[in-house]
Amino acid sequence: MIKPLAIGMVGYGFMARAHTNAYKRVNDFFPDLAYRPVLQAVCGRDAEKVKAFGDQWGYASHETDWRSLVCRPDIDAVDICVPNNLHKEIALAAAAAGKMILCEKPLSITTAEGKEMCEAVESAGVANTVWYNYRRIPAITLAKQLIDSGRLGRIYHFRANFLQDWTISSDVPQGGTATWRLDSTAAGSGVTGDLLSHCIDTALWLNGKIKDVSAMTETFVKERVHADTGQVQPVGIDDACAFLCHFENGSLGMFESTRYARGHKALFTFEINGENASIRWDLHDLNRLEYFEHGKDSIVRGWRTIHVTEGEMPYMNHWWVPGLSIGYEHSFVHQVADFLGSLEQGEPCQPDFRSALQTQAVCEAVLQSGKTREWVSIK
Ligand code: SOE
Repeated sequence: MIKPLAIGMVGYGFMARAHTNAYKRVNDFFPDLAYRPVLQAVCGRDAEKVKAFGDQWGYASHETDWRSLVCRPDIDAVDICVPNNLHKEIALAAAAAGKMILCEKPLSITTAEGKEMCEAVESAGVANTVWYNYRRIPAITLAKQLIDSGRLGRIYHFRANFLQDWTISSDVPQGGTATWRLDSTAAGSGVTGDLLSHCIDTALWLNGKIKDVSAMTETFVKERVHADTGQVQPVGIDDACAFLCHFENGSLGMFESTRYARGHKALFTFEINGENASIRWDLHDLNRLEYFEHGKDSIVRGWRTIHVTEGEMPYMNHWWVPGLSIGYEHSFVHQVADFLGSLEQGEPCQPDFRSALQTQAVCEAVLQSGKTREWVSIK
């Protein structure tokens, strides 16, 4: 008998849509799961908007105070889909109420906050995960398998970019519901927490721990109107960030992210160069993994494209026939499938809070190095 898992969603923005869609679709495509998410309640401060969201997506009820939601006896799991400065308080309350927690990335604003969150879920013994969804893109999971199988040999380089261009205009406000990512109080940081955190999570997963970082950050537009107050206020986030790092395995890392790369909306790319082979991936072409194997036969040596749609490739036997692609939304469906599978197995769903804390520590070191212009070790 399939067990219901009652979801209490906090937030009703773009990410709440991505997660809700995943809860709705997961059992149709992963029919062997032992759990079925049930859309029990959605919570948001604006009663009219949250009701409209709940009605559209099929939530059974709605709340306007997350404190009431996390204590409801008919909720099993709380999904935190609100600005970063609210993650800790909600997570602590949800853990105290014995709820499982699925927290949107980044885990927290600071590492200290993240540690408190880890301690709270660990002492409550509740299942927890952080939505670093890109790990669940089949091509990236395949990259992990290729690296773990030793095909690349010793790794020398890991380089990643996450480029956008949506904040170039100085008319874009900070704060408010759509643009809270520009408000340092709500977001904590700019591209480092929002975009580089994805690159860092992927890097830690594929290439292991980072020892130290040296970063530069820039805020190109120094003042913006705050959507809540209507006042022009200094901008406290990093608009762009680039950093170098040493990995514990001896390889070198180069990372860059900006919201000022005109022409790029969400260009997440990474490349890994090993002794025997290299891998590269691009979010714009997410079903493909580029692979170069040095091999013996030099006349046919070259980069090749692996179209990651075959049934034996990660997750793909759940979708269509070979050759047919999947997209961004599927990474979230996969994360829910893995979370539900991990409940059945009684194992943590990675990245759990403790593992996502590593990403937080790297982000914090990057921001510190951007300020001091010195190399910073990861604690
Ligand atoms: C920002 O524009 C954003 O939506 C991030 O918040 C997401 O995490 C990223 O996946 C896409 O870009």
